[in-house]
Amino acid sequence: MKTIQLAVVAALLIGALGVASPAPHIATATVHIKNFAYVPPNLTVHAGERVTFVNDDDEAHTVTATDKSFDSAGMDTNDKWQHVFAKPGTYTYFCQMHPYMKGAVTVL
Ligand SMILES: [Cu+2]
Repeated sequence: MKTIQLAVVAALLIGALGVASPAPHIATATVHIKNFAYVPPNLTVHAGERVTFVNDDDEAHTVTATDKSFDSAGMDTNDKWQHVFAKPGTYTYFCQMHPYMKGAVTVL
């Protein structure tokens, strides 16, 4: 019985927190790494948006800026790495382990 009461209280608390926290303002975009390629290879986001990179391959990959301004380091299978693109511009990146893998994020 106590367990049920605790569960109800916990659910109510979680519900209250959900209502209290402001709706996430940051739009999110996802780039999958699949078959040795970034999908989509070209992505356009707005400044301040967070991009999630997910490695769907069995092979490790990185998301490394051409100018080295960001670097995911090695991502294993199913690893996720996020980066917030704060300033407008075009950011090209590649995989350090497979340099022929290339992608770009255009930030508006
Ligand atoms: Cu790679």
